[in-house]
Amino acid sequence: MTEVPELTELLADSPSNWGKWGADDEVGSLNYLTAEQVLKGVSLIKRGELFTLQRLIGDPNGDPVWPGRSPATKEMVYDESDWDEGGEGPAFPGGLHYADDKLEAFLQGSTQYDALGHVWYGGQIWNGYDARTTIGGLEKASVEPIAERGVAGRAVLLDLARWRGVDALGPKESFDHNDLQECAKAQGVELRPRDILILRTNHLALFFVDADGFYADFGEPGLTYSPELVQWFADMEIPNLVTDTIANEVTYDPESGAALVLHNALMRNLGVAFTEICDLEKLAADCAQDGVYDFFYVAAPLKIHRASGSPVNPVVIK
Ligand code: UVW
Repeated sequence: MTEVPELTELLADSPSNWGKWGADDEVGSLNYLTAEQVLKGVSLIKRGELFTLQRLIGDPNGDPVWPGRSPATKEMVYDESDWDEGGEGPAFPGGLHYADDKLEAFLQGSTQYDALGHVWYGGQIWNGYDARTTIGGLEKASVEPIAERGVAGRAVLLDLARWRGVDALGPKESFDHNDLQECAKAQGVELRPRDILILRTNHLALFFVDADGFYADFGEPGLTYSPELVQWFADMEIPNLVTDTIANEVTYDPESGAALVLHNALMRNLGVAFTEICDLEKLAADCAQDGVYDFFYVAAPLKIHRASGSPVNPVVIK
């Protein structure tokens, strides 16, 4: 069996944006989304139609999550039964009743933004911060600064499933930056520097027809690592990678066997924000219909203190 290289070795010469936006930066390539980029995105609004990209939390059909994480659970704390005879609902003057509920959830367990400090190797997270700053909650590069600034700009949907002529990409099916460019060409959309990239595989559809099969030999379709792909992301100044898979990449790099190489090459080293587990179906159907694959995208993860990620409901406006 060939030995899996350490990421320190595999990514030794990989491009890095550490220091590019100062020694105290915590939002990385989102810095590319300047006011000018936001306005370029806004200029694409033609119909005023909204598409929300979040999957339902607590979907009665189940929530697909990374193996080892559990789906969110929601519990009613108060409902009308608490004011039935013998119920313990608080009494308010005037007869007020109300519904209250609470959520227990992995912050990476639904449609989410990853904090730049979510993954690392070699004892350092984004921008060179010491990985020990993650202990007890991310002191650096948590999701807070991303939530504080918000995300908006021109985005392009690349519908890889439709481009490949399938309903959904299969397990471990990979594509690279050349495929992204070919797909864009076939869709008649121009990929421009600083675009937010939205990639559709529709792979999670498998979870909803056969969850056991989905997890049996867990491996998602997605981008796979190559030095050229990472350089392309760096040259294109991609701020944000958004997909409808759980981890935005093929889990184990087919070449080296290392896990989540792109999380590290793109997120840890270049500061690319990752948005995962999106529902792109309505948006993709609309794009196929009107042939317009570029639009305004806006998202605001929640401000959660020192968190490694946050649920989000990104919105596309066409
Ligand atoms: C892991 O970190 C395992 O995955 P994700 O980025 O998909 O939450």
